[in-house]
Amino acid sequence: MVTKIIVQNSAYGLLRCICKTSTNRCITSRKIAPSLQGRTDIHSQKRYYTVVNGSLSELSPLVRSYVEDKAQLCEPDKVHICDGSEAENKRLVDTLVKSKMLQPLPKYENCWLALTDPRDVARMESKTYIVTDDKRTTTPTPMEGVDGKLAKWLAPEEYAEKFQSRFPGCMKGRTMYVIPFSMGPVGSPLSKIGIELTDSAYVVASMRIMTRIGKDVLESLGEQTFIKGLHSVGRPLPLSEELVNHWPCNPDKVMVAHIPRDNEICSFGSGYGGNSLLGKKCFALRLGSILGQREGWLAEHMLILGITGPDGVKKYIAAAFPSACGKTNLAMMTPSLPGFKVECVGDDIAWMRFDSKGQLRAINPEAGFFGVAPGTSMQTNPIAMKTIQSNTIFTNVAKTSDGGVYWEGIDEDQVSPNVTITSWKNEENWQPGDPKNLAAHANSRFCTPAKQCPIMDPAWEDSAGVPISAIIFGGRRPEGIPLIYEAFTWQHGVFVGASMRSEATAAAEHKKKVVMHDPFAMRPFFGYNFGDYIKHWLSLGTNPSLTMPKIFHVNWFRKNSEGKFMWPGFGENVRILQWVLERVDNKDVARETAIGLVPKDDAVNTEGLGDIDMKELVTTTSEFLTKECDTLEKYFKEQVNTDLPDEMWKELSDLRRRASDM
Ligand code: GTP
Ligand code: SPV
Ligand code: MN
Repeated sequence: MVTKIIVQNSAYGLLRCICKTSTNRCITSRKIAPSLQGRTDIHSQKRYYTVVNGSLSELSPLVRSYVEDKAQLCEPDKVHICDGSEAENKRLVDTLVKSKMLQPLPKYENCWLALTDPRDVARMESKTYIVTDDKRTTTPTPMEGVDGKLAKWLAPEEYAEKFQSRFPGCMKGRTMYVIPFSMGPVGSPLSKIGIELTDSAYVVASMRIMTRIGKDVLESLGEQTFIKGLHSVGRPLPLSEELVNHWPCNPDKVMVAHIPRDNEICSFGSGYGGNSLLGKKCFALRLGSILGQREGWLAEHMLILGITGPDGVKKYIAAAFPSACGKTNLAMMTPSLPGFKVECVGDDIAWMRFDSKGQLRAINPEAGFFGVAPGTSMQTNPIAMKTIQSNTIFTNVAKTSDGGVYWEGIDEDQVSPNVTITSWKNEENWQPGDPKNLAAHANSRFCTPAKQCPIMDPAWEDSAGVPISAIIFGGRRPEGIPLIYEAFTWQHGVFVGASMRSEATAAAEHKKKVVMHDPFAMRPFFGYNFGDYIKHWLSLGTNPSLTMPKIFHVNWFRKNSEGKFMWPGFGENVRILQWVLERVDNKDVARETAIGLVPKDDAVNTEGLGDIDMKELVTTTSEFLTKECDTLEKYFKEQVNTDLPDEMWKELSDLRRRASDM
């Protein structure tokens, strides 16, 4: 019998009720709405769950109370503590096949296809929030009358309401999986540990590829704190409505919330990508950037690659391009120039910090690639094609009748003759030709283990990280922005990052192909005020004991008057990296222009490329730059307003002056 109820103040207006029996043993601890305070009848709703894998007693007290607390709230039938073993994965995949969430792809080894509900295909930026007491910690105060686009703030009370109308009972009839995961090699001082609770076995199978999960993570965690992740597809059983495509999700109620104060992420309603694999964007970037600001390091949307030139010298480069702008491709590039070798450290996220000698070092916190499928081919990215032949989960690609995969841009000779294609929308005998009816969704992806990539860098799991010599920003700019330029100084480089713009992509819910602002390729991923983020970057450059890497900007996507790409891209991008490496060595191969330092005539090796107009590719006009300055000024004023550091206003006026002097 319940004899005592203690109501404590917990996170953001939710009250914690701890109930005790006459023997004074805590039998339940759950978050209750303020209106339920003092009521004992809420206990009639108490449900019991069975632990079907592992045992609660193997968990540290902190982890255990997190799991129990959330299980009590979400009311799953079963709790499964993931051990990360092969056998466990096999059982999960069997379950997923039975529920038709996965289909086998017998053409390859241990590869699977998932097709989502067509309403759940991308990150949902408009429903992604950061919850803090003070709005200004999270996002700059925009100009009056302007809708702020940099990190969506949610007030704690509003969050508590949204939380309460979603999570209680949301896992009824389902299994709650407990995933202990490490971002970065298990045990590395640069790594961080999270516990994701999810009711999606697809998420478990994907997290197993994207991060390091299981028993040794729990051991490494010991009694320490961790990042908490709660994820639900939001479709308790029995279903009130039939699933579309056997894919549980609740599109109308999507919420991806980050609560920095509690080191917590709560995601509801979507089962796909960055909405549900909480280690990736939510933890490694949004909460990561906040930790980075607090602790003096950087969490960035960057690939990391090692490049060795004909002289045998190896250097590492980090590069930030917006979603679907070429990070995976560059990270796995097969250089077209003889004597060059590229090795991959990471394709999406870099955690970077300066070591005691002042050298910037980077680790890839992930263990897999969640890569864009369309456009991937033996021509463009043979390394990715080799990586995905086994142990890969494909989502929203098309399949062939002989159990293979298909997407726009895949090599036609990879597809056996006489097969038929079933599109991602399950249309059998799909035929090419209609641009509105693609075989694969534009944001369809492969989820594949990094260790299978044939060119992983020998140091990719080195806990000290790799030394970074250059940082490259870039985006899809059909017009005006040179193929490559170098920033004059660190401060100018920070301005280059802050000024980034790019054509919209399919990775988010935006529809049109407009050029959007995407500073540092982080617009969807900032965890705190963008003005403070710039200040953090600037502050590093003023510390004389640090060696600052040079900063560059690339644009592989410039188009000519016929709308064709002017630069062949992919493996040919090594020609640009060669120039970058020469500049890192301070070689005299650059000339000053208004926008930055560009290659001197003939400084980029274009041998064998045929008709390439390098002059045009690195040219910009006074008119274009002045217009760009106008756009930036408007953006900074409207969006960042008084939070923009003065250094950025100065860089903007310097650029404007240089443009008018051209
Ligand atoms: P996210 O995973 O969303 O962060 O994307 P990403 O930055 O890793 O982009 P990815 O490498 O997957 O490339 C996205 C698209 O751009 C693919 O369709 C590629 O084929 C295309 N792409 C990549 N590099 C180049 C290039 O150098 N030139 C051209 N023209 N297209 C490229
Ligand atoms: C991106 O959109 O930048 C991605 C894919 O890497 S997702 O993890 O879905 O955000
Ligand atoms: Mn990305």
